[in-house]
Amino acid sequence: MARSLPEREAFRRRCRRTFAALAGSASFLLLTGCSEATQDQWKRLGLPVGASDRGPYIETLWIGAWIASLAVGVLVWGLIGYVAVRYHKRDDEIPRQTRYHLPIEMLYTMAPLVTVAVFFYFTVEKQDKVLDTLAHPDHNVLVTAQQWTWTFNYLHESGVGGTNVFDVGTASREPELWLVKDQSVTFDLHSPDVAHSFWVPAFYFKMDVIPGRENNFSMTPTRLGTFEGRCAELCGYLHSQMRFQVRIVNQAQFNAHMQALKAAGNIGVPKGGEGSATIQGLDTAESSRSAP
Ligand SMILES: [Cu+2]
Repeated sequence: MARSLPEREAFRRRCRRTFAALAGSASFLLLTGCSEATQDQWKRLGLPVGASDRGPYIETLWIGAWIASLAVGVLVWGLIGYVAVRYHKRDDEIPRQTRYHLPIEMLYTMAPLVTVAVFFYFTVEKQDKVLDTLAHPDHNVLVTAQQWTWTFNYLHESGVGGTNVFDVGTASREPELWLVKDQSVTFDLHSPDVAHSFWVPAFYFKMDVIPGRENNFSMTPTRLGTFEGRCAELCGYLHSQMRFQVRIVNQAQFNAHMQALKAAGNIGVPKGGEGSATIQGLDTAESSRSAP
């Protein structure tokens, strides 16, 4: 049976009230049911907890970009909604067409240019800070990325009398990169085979490791703990196994680890090369060792 006009209006009002109550309850549950860690992650818009002094620059850029994108999105969705409702076709008459409207054409030409220029400015500004490589860091690590593992060469470490020591991964063991909290480090990135990418999500940073080119960057770890690292460039069929652990420790633990590497005979600077492209890790024979 068809409803009368007042009945339809009352039905619509009931629907609106029910929907508002459901949306309110869902929001309340979402906001109060989350753990503190989840709420913090929401505040970082999905970023993990940072562990690098360069992280705040990226975090600011990331959140700022989302806010700017959302503002642009709300404006565009609003305009689309407005014209969809305002100019909804009610009969067969074609609405009045607008052409050569200079102010509107200026607006939709300039607005994207200004948006891109603002993004560009802030990206370059943060990029310069993140890529500020230190000339005299506390530690220097030569990272060799190779199909399909990593070697971390600690160069001239004072804890082992200036000796070069290293750690290398194997098929059954992920290599470990040890760093000291609040001490700066410069990474030199080396690849003897194909392009890889050195990525530690907690540093909010990754950099390509390209054969024939020595990329480098600096940072200072700011938080004790163990963090995931991985290759972020598809480098072959065992690419997914190019994982490593980053351990940020205090000075005493770091020195003890350097001593352990030395005692295990991991002395030298293996940089990989022909014949060592194997998941077993680098060929650490004398022939592949060379001073930095
Ligand atoms: Cu790789």
